[in-house]
Amino acid sequence: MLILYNYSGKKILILGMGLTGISCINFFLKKGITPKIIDESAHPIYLKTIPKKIKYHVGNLKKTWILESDIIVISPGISSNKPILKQAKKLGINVISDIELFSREVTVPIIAITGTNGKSTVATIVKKIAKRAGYNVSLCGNIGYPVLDTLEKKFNLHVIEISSFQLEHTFCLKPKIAVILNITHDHINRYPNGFKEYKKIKLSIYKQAEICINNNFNILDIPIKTSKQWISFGSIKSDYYILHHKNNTFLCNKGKKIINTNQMLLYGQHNYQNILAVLAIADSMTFPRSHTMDIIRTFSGLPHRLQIINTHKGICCINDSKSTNVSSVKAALTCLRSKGTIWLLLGGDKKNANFHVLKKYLKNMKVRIYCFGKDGIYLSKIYSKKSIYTPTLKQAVSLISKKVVSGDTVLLSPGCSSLDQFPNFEERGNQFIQFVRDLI
Ligand code: UMA
Ligand code: ADP
Repeated sequence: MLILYNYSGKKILILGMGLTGISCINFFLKKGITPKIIDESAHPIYLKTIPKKIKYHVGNLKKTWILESDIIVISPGISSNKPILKQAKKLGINVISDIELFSREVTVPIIAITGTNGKSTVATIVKKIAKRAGYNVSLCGNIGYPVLDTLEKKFNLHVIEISSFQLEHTFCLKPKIAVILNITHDHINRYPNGFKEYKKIKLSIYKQAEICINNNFNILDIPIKTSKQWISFGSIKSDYYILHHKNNTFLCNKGKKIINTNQMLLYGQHNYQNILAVLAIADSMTFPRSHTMDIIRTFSGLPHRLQIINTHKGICCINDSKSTNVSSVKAALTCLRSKGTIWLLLGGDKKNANFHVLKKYLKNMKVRIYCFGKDGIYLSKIYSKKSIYTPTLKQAVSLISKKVVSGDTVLLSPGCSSLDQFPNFEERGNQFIQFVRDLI
């Protein structure tokens, strides 16, 4: 049953003037309600796009506006652990996400996808299959398109990529299918209670879902087992699993081989796991298998995810700029088949992560590590025998260009957020591509 929420007469405050904040302004204006908005930056980039009648405040979290609000819509990049926001919550002020606003209004089915890694890849493939199967489908959420912007369009299915930040203040989400691809360490700087808290937030996606898809490798203790339908992927005991047989790798479902991975363009064990999740979703939606297989065979990956950009003079250069945590670096190192040296570029803001777990992977590899950015010095000490620190990515590529030879691989898989030196991961990846073209 859909509860109708009435916001008229309520004091609405939006925090954050990014993509989310702007979509929230438009949502409320269409309802005839004029919210206020705050951004902590003195010069938020979208300030000029705010409609004239909206009252705004920039530079800090204005206490009086916060404490007089009935509802605060918080952007995912803002932590609600800030003292003034904790105070607001204690006073009973409703602090919610844009996904919560969306969930209260939406009437068409949702496929909700979260996980530490693989969200964008899986969500994109599922969207393509749904489209091929005849759905008018939206792909939105953390992937870069705010969910509220899809509400008024005539979609009959939503594929939503959801981050832990977005799940934090979401209560009414009732997906037809909820998927957790994996849960490994990330964003630990955001959660005072560490991994346990991060994991609990991720698991909340299952609460009101009809069908829950889980990774048997990663999530061993699902606390919210109910009468709903559970489908697993990952380990050999799962519904969807990987089978290695005579130098071939197959993706299987309940005793049947579905595809030999040599028929796919995506590569790497992590991507095979992603495709298992795709199959579980597509079959749950009863998409025709032929459509599913067409897309799985031909999808070659998103830019900035293990994107091969150059194989000039026998040197392979790979842009994996979207790798922003230790697990994605591991995934990249595990799937490389380089005969020569791997020149690994690590760097940026490590978000309090512990990179020492990488040491055992690096130990047996022919690898040279170039570390840059805010946490470059820390990173260069993890395996100091094989590492060099340079302040910037460009300096690192320049040094590598003088040493790299045929058969080698240059891999940007930074394992860190880009925001210390770049506006986003796309810009970091694009600059890397340019440096490679100019220097290597
Ligand atoms: N701001 C503050 N105080 C803070 C932090 C930010 O006032 O403490 C302000 C900034 O000055 C800025 C605004 O908030 O003006 C930005 O808000 P935001 O960081 O929430 O970013 P949006 O532009 O609204 O984009 C968000 C997601 N960003 C984050 O979660 C950090 C986007 O995911 C998402 O695509 C978009 O909503 C649409 O749903 C990006 C991301 O990096 C890609 N996600 C993280 C990830 O994938 O690891 C979780
Ligand atoms: P997300 O949207 O969750 O950040 P992406 O599909 O954009 O996921 O991939 C982000 C990074 O994680 C890339 O470096 C990619 O190679 C890596 N990756 C993708 N899927 C997985 C997985 N299942 N396990 C580990 N790493 C993965």
